[in-house]
Amino acid sequence: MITFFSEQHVQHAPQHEFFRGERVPCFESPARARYVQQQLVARGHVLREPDADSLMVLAQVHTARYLAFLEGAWADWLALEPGNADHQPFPSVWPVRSLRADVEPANFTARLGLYSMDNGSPVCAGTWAAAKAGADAAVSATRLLHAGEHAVFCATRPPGHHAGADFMGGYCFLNNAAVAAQALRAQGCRRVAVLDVDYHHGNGTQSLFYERADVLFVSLHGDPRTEYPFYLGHADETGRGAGEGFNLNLPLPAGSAASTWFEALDVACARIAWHGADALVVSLGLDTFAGDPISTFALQADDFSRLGERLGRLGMPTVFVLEGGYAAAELGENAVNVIEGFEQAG
Ligand code: OKP
Ligand code: ZN
Repeated sequence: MITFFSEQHVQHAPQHEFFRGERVPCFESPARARYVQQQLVARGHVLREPDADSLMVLAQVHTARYLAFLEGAWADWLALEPGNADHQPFPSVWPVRSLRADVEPANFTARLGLYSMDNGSPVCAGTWAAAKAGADAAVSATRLLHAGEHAVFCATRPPGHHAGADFMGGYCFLNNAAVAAQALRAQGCRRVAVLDVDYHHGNGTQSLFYERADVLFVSLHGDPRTEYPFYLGHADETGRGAGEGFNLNLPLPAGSAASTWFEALDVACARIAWHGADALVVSLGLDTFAGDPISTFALQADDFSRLGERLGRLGMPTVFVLEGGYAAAELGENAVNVIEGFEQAG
């Protein structure tokens, strides 16, 4: 399968995140993409550099002030104090209920909180460059679909599905799946479906399309009562206004077996087929793997081939966008198993 891959991903390499009260090395690391790249090459897939500029589409997905903040964040951080080059900024205050999000503060940390949903999305010098290359890949993939390619994989990082119109979160900065869906709409697809199979609910993607009937969002994920992102992803979130009925969440209890997961996948696929979409975007998180260090589902390597086959049987033009998956050494095999399972079904 033609795959978009950019070396720009290495520019996003923050040092640490917080985990159980301690600073630990980031789970979302450059090594992840390296393993995927190696496995793609070893198994004969063609890697291409993204060749589209996503700025126009990004402006339809994210707010202008969020994009401006993200692009300038590192320069603003350094402007505070040159020694900040050796330090990672983290938000420490957020405009939760009763506080104002409409007035952008001048203070850098306050702006970082305004544009973040958590303290788990560290920004570094190259975050914008890496994230922008991921969005460029998403748009590049949709152009190939428009030109008649059946399926394309974006092997990019950081992931995107937690990022909303005006916030980062969960290692995500720009919502690549939403960018792909929006670009497909602009290219003439009347209906698009986004299927999110990452362990974590794609709260950003859901929120971006929640009031729209043209983009169906379907997600299988750990129950948000116990799993990140906690505050979205429940079964009663079905869409609003024109989008009522065009959002389907299939939360599963932490620790669910692979058989349970595949039953939910069948429900998801039936809803997608019913939507009659012209194209499918898959938020391909591989943190459903049994060996994932931060998740609790139980899929094995061959289950990822089965996932690919199931999606291939939908027979839809498809863009795969890499999301999570933190068992880095196994990420390449698991991702390419999905891609090849899909190709074998088609
Ligand atoms: C991103 B994706 C926060 C630690 C928890 C949240 C997990 C993000 C998963 N300090 N991080 O959906 O794979
Ligand atoms: Zn995840």
